[in-house]
Amino acid sequence: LGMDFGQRKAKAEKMFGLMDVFLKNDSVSLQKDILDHVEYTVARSRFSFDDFEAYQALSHSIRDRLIERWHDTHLYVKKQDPKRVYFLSLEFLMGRSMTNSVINLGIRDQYADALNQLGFEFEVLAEQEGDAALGNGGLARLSACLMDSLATLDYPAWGYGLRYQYGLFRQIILDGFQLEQPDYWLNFGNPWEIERVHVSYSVKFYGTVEEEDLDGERTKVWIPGETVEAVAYDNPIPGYGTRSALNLRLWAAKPSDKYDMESYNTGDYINAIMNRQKAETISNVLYPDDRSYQGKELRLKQQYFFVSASLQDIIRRFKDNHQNFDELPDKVALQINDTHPALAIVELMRMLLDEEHLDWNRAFEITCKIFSFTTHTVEPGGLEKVPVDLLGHLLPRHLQIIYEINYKFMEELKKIIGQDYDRLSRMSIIEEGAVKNVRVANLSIVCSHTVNGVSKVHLQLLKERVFKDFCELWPQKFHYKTNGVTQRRWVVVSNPNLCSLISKWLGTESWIRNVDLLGGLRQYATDPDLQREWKMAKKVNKLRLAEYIETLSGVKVSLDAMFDVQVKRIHEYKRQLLNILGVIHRFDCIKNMSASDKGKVVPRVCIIGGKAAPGYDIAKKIIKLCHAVADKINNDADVGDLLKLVFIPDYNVSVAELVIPGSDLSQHISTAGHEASGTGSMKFLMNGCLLLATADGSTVEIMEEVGAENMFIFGAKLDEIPALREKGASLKAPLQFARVVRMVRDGYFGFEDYFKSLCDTLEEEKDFYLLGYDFTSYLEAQAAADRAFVDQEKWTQMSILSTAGAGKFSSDRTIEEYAKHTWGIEPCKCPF
Ligand code: 73E
Repeated sequence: LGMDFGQRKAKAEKMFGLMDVFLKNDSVSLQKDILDHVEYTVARSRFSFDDFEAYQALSHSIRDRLIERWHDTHLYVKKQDPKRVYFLSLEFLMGRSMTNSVINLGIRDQYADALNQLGFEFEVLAEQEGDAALGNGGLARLSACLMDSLATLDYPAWGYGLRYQYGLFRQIILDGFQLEQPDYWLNFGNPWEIERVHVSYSVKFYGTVEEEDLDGERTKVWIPGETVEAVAYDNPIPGYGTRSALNLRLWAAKPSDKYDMESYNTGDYINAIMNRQKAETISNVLYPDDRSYQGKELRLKQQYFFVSASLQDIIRRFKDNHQNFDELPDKVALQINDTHPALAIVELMRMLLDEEHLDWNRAFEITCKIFSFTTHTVEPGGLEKVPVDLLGHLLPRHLQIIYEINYKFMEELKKIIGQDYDRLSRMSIIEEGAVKNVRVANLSIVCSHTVNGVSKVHLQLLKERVFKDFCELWPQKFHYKTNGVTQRRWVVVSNPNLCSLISKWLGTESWIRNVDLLGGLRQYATDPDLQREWKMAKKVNKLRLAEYIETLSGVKVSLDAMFDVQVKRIHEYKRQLLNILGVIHRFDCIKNMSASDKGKVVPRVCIIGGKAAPGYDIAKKIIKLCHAVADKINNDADVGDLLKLVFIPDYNVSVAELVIPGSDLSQHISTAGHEASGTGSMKFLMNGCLLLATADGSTVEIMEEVGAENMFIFGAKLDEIPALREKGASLKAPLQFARVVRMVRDGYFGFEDYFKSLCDTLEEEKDFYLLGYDFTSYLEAQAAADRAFVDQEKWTQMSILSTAGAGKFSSDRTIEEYAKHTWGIEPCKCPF
């Protein structure tokens, strides 16, 4: 009683000894723990339980250990009260948690041993876990990787997002067509979250704004028309090699108890209940389209819902220790992941103005010091817009504030650039036109102290194309932080063979926290012993992948073939179609070869995987084409093991963990200027997989690190693209290209009518993504990969050099850069 955290801990240590304060991790304690959870948490007999129940018990036992560290971290950070960063994202693709947790906690082997004693195998139980797929693709997985790095590097940070009940749809393939099924991921419970029934906030919508007198001053009061409760679900994020565990707080919508007495008194009891239930729809489902905005009310509601709850939480925490809002920027950094959480800016303004009664200038200055904005977009046309009417109806007070911000910004801007009305209207936060829109990116730029791109060339695109006017106005505001991925998930968890090999040759496991040490592998790149072990590790991973492919598709693949992989969301700009056309060309060549030439062909297994947004017709046709071509090739006796094409359905984080380590070559072949960064390439690189790529997004920087001579680079360069597009129809596609397109058009793979519109996109004047133009150099790069693969010594050397050059692409580096240059935060490490 009356004791603070330090005193309580000291007392506990005195009574029990330091080690007894913490849960024990020896094999016997772990076994007992697991059995206790079988009996009391899962409520099965400890003498009779199956794999799934064992998984449940195991995960609760791990969760206990996570919670312990998570409490200690929170109490310590609370006491220190450093500046914290709050990472706001509408999407987090966490994937599975179990293996990652025990590895980061440093107790994997102990658990494996305990389970063996109980007659279970860790890997088998790990397969019981489903993915947490609360995101679409790269942007969402980036959020997850950054959280892992923040925790590992002991930064005082929180993640905030939405707890969707339906994650990203499951992709089913029926007769080669994609079908979408709901991902009701919470059906079997989620042991990795902690429901916080008492951490909840009211979030308001609709209604009107009125003016009231408050101490002689006119104040705006928002009278809401609907109130929904946001309840916190906390997800501990353990760091590796530290006791720090951060919190990812996801909000779920629940009906509010507070304001609806009225409806109960009207007598329509059943309807009143039904109406309440509607509140929950806000956090029901993740929007499955990346990069296309449809101005949907529910999406806007989701955005405001999570932003409002998060800010209430953050301001409450600040007010625990502080009264003066001028200190807010010294204690709080708010990072918005793309424009999706940008309403946080307006909400903070509203809270400071209407609830804390700060004057406009002070509120605005504080707000601008707090926010930083990362954009992931490359096309000006891809930027998020919200119809003014929609926003004004849902959030009337916020629209007023946006108008006021814009008015003041326009006045300032006129002083600087004069009466250049074209430029003023381009930079305005409000887009005038038949439908008036709020330009969310402009709002985010105006109210942030820093705007970051996600790769070096992305910043260049921001300057030249996306935010040209703003970059000229405020050049010092724009930066880039090259994305990264966490080596814990993408090597240690997913590729244990390679992981132990690296540690053995470097003589240390330190690279798991200090990834630059990977460079130490360079000196052994030609060492025959390392080469032998390296190839063996790859072979084991390929075997695992081959078994998976056979189970899924019935296609048997040869381990001697080159595994050539392209896995990512299906998009025209990512050019999966170029890949498929390349496969058709290869097939065509083999069909027309003499027997002796066939002997020289390097056997290939071409693997494609990825989801198409449900309404994205062309992307869905690409998936069908892949299946149609695969059907033909895989059943052709002339081709045999020389060429296989497989589509891996339902690509997600856990599938990636299996596919990436087992690939030899991976393709990142977007038309230059279209991929802001691309992070898949980094995961493949770390796993010693060679890259066949265009110079786009992060591959430009990968070339700088591993050398273009260790990659297969092709295609039109960024600065050539505009002229090529200009030329359009006069660009003659090569004959080989015309031939393979014709095969598709003429129904060689069936479904002539269905593929017609897909083929039309490749007509010379319509080939926006320049597949025809790039086809020749693409085939040359593929041929170069074949030649390199024949010389296995050379190939293995290139593979080792790829891993050795991957250091820069760790999210640890990304986080260090953000912490120093954008957020101004320091590590805060709990000393025990
Ligand atoms: O290049 C990738 C990038 O690596 C980019 O396309 C992706 O973000 C990755 C991480 O920086 C991205 N996702 C979205 N926009 N860019 C997006 C947009 C709307 C909804 C969901 C995702």
